[in-house]
Amino acid sequence: MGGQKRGALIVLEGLDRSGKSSQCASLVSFLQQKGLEAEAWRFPDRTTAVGTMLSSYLTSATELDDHAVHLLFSANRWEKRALLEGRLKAGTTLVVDRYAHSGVAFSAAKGLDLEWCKAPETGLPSPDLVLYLNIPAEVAAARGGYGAERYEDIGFQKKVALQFELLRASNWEVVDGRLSFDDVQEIVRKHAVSAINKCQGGRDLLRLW
Ligand code: Z5A
Ligand code: MG
Repeated sequence: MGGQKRGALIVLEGLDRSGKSSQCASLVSFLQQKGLEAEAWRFPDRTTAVGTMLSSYLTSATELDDHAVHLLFSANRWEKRALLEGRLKAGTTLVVDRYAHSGVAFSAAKGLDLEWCKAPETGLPSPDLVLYLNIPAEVAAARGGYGAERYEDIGFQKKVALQFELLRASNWEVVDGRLSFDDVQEIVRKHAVSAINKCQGGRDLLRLW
């Protein structure tokens, strides 16, 4: 068992408009106010060379084969892997807005084979906690703000939700995303603190899947 105190890898997942980005920001502030080392991360990371290609694809400026896009999203995580592990080992908790689960769910929803989709993510650091903000696609869409980006469509979001269900594992906490922001926030904080305590207690960093 690794005895060194490390940060926790906490991932927020869910459909579009489920509240991931706002809850990530709120959680990082909360942890920092408690005096904990915490950083906000997100995937896709659009700042890298691969991320630039993904951003262009998402805004529909570029057409790419579905398999190629899938591998680019995965490569975008692998190119950040060493930095991510370094931050965790240095004791910083990372609150990550989308991760490999979005990668698999979105590609599988297009019809790609689930196991094929999981393969390139194999070996990435496994989240200590996945907070899945569970919300019907119709409720999320009613929040407004669906822009012109690819995938911002209720029918497609429903398919994504079905794929997310297939990925649920023991490190997941499913949170009712229809609750008020404050109620979701309270649940998110409770699970996050518990995960951080386990990591500080020496929990090993595992690998996907
Ligand atoms: N994608 C992929 O295909 N493969 C991959 O490997 C990865 C991603 C990593 C871009 O992602 C696309 O890339 C995404 C999946 C795909 N496409 N889709 N769909 P993105 O993360 O850049 O997407 P985004 O547009 O930044 O975030 P989002 O998912 O659309 O929204 P969110 O972060 O979940 O929600 P939010 O911005 O926090 O909140 C949305 C609104 O709801 C906002 O007005 C809030 O004030 C409001 N809100 C939040 N919480 C509540 C509650 N509790 N009640 C009422 N209203 C609320
Ligand atoms: Mg977001």
